[in-house]
Amino acid sequence: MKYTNPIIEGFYPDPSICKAGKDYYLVTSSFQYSPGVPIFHSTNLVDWQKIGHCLTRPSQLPLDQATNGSGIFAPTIRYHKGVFYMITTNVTLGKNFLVTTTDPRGEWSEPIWLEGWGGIDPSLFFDDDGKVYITGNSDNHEEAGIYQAEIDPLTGRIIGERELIWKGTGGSHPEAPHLYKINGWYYLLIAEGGTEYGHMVTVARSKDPFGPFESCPYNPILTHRSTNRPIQSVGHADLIQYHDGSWWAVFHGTRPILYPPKHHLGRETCLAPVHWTDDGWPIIGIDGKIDVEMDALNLLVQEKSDEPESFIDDFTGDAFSIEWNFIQNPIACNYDLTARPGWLKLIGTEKTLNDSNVPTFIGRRQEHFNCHVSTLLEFNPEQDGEEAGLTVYMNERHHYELALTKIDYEKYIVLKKSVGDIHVIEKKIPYSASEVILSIEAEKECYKFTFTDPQSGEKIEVGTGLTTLLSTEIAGGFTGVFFGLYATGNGRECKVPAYFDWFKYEPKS
Ligand code: 6LW
Repeated sequence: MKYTNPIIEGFYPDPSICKAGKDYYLVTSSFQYSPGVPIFHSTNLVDWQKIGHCLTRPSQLPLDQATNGSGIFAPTIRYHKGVFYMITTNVTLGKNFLVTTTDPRGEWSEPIWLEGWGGIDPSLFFDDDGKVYITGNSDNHEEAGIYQAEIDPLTGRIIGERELIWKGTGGSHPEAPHLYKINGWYYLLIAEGGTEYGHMVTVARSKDPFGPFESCPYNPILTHRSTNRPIQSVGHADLIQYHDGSWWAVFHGTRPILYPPKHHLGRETCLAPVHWTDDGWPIIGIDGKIDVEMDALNLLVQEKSDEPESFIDDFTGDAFSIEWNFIQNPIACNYDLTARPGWLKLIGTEKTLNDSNVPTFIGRRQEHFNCHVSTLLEFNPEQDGEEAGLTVYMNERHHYELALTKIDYEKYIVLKKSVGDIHVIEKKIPYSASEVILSIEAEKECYKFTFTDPQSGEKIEVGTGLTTLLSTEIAGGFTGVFFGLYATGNGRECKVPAYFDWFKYEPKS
């Protein structure tokens, strides 16, 4: 049997994995979005189901002013004696913290903030002698490298000194460390080269958890730097032993298009087998390279239908699906599923999608190059500037909108674009009805925007937008594209709400 990389498509970077019996759990970064740190479950390492988020309450997730260069960075998940631990950094606050639970599908604890532990990418290792170590990377004032100390994971108290244990092999940004004990050796797995095209995974080992660490002669044990492979920037790995004893690695990679390469779906979670050399070193993939189609070997993978699943929300429940995300912590009173049963009510504020602080927005990730996204909007803008619609959103400086709005007392369907400091209304088409179906057809290189009057059924093409202008290479940061529903008063509170009857995300294979 084969499986396909990425195993989790769309903006799901910095994966970390743990095993509890025959169940596997995986978490990824979430940056400025809430809820924070999505968590997935699998029994075969290939098929993952999102089961929720580790950070669901504002008390766990202070995100004021968080942008796509801050918020929640790389998490680590570990399971020890019935308890799940998730440790990560809130970069906006400059603080590391951990949360715990006994039920990864349920609520996680309040954060235990770590005093005296800087840097990013914290990881935990539970040694067989009962000691627990925290490993992370340097903060801005320290020599670049991997730092470690003993920790009490119940209180977050750092025990003893923070020690520099390895500087890596000389690549930039030694980060994303994880410590493992395998066959009597402490293996220290890290990322180097930065998360862009030079990304790589390297490893060192020692008989002592604090070193000295001996670098693997085969480093880097995973990299696609300077290759033309379809998946690029592979790195930030975590190892896992499948219940049959075989070893695997999860890590992220990107799927860039065109030249020079650009990617807009974010960094996506991939999987590859780990092979051990005769002299006891792990090598990821096939000689440190991975493919899109890979042999599942002994993993219990089932034949899959070719059609990826659609996501359809008709807003009949009274809680938001775990597919939906908000920018920072949403202002709850601007989102309502119960006021008008079967409809999502959004209230626009003075904030726009150009603001980095809490615009009224609810979005889900673009996970497939080719997909069709649509929604039925009912909106009667009262004042000039009141606007609601559908957005393709990379960050506050890079997004496209198809919306219903009022300009000079007339109602229009507009196509708006924000790319860096360029903000344009590219098209405006008079539209008098209050109900409209807004659609986006996503292809690899462009988005096509259309709308339909539900009364007449007439479909009008509005325009297109380049996917590459929303790519990380242009937009910066660490995230990927979302499709979102939004409302704004463009500088003042909206007098009327916008209602959305349904939202559809239909992938095309
Ligand atoms: C993360 C670092 C990295 O903290 O990117 O690719 C940073 N690796 O380890 C942001 O995701």
